[in-house]
Amino acid sequence: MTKNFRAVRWLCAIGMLSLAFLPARIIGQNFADVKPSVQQTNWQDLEIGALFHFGTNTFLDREWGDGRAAASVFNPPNVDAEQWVEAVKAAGAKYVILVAKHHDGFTLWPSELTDYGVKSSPWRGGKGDLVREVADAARKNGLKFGVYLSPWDRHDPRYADAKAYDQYYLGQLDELASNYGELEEWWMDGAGSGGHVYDFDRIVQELRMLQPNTLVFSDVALYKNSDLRWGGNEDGRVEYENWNVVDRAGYLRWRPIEADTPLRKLHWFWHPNDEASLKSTDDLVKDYDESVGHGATLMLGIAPDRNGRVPDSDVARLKEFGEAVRARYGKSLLDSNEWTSDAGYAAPRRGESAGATWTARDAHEGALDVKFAKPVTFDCAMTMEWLTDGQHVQRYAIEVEREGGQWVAIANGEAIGHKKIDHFAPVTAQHARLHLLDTSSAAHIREFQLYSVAATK
Ligand code: FUL
Repeated sequence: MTKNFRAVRWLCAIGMLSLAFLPARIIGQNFADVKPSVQQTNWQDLEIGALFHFGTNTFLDREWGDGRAAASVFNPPNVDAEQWVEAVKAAGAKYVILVAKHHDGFTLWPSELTDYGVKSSPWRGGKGDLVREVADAARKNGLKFGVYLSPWDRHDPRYADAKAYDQYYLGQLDELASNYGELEEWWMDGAGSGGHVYDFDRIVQELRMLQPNTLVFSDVALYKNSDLRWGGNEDGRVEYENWNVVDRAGYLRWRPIEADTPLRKLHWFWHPNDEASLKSTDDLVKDYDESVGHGATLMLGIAPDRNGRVPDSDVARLKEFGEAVRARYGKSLLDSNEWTSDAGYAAPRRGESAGATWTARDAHEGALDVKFAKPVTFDCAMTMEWLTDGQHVQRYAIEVEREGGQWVAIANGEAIGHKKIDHFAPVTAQHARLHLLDTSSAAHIREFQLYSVAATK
């Protein structure tokens, strides 16, 4: 070995070592370089999910149980998980999550680690397993399944001892992650946990070992490394520019938003005489526009009643909501009119990703146009970014061409991400375009559609 070669080897080794000790932020992570996992993009495609809350609270007119309710209060006569799943499927949900244990600590599956749960209740003679019933019903209907296991537990005495409780939580996680097939999502609720220290790294490591593809949802403040994030409210709306990459103390990560909201305003559990809180179809469509239409996923909270069924009024509302979304966005003006594109935008093939994308020629700017055979009137645009390569659009306008060839903006925005829905005053034009004004690298557009929402009312 020559002297020079040895010196180069040493320099390389020192270089590698010092890199290994540099914090990630100094290595230079850049928002535009952070890309999603395939599990995350597949999840973003689901767009609508449902979260079922059902337990002792259902029978006691409560939102937060204190963990002292007798297990015997849980006795629904007609639990019908298929009816729950069919109800949310009609709303367009593609996945469901069951609250397997809420803050009251009552388990809806026969956990071997506690007696406080369905196995001590009269329901199905103490032999019931609601996690199994909902998982089976979801899969039978082609929906994905996930679970919510509350970290905050107001019943179990182990909660007072952080280490003992971690062990308990891990044991329950093992049961849920080992016995109910593939889990789409693991919901880690932040409520009530203030001051309690959890060993989240261990919890998530355990989950990854048993369920490598499960996406962990949590509040950014609760667990820094999860895959999905809470949007900061329970209104089902994202009222700001939605960037998928977030920074938590210098640590960048792709964490799309799941925007949760209960179907009955402010109520996650069922309550008697509560019909007035059922959200209207208009409210729900607005939630959709401001969650899915702002690049997030909409998570609707559903509360089965004491009978064990989703109430008829909720079933009807979910159906109306699903129909309203399909009426608005099921068919676009590009589907029902002849058009061409100077930019070479091809007819979008819905549901496809890579194959159907249009990529701007310029690295930081571009325009994707649609030229109709005759003038059309529209009041809404829907744009989707192909995210596999990252989120790159930072500023854009929807524009129409006026006589004399002048382009006029009718909507402006910054982030597009998974999906962006823009509403504007009706405009009649023959030539429209999505004008990308600023992108961090060549942006990929998966879909650009125009609609007349007024015409669907
Ligand atoms: C919150 C909880 O406190 C509510 O009871 C509900 O479970 C909601 C989905 O998350 O943090």
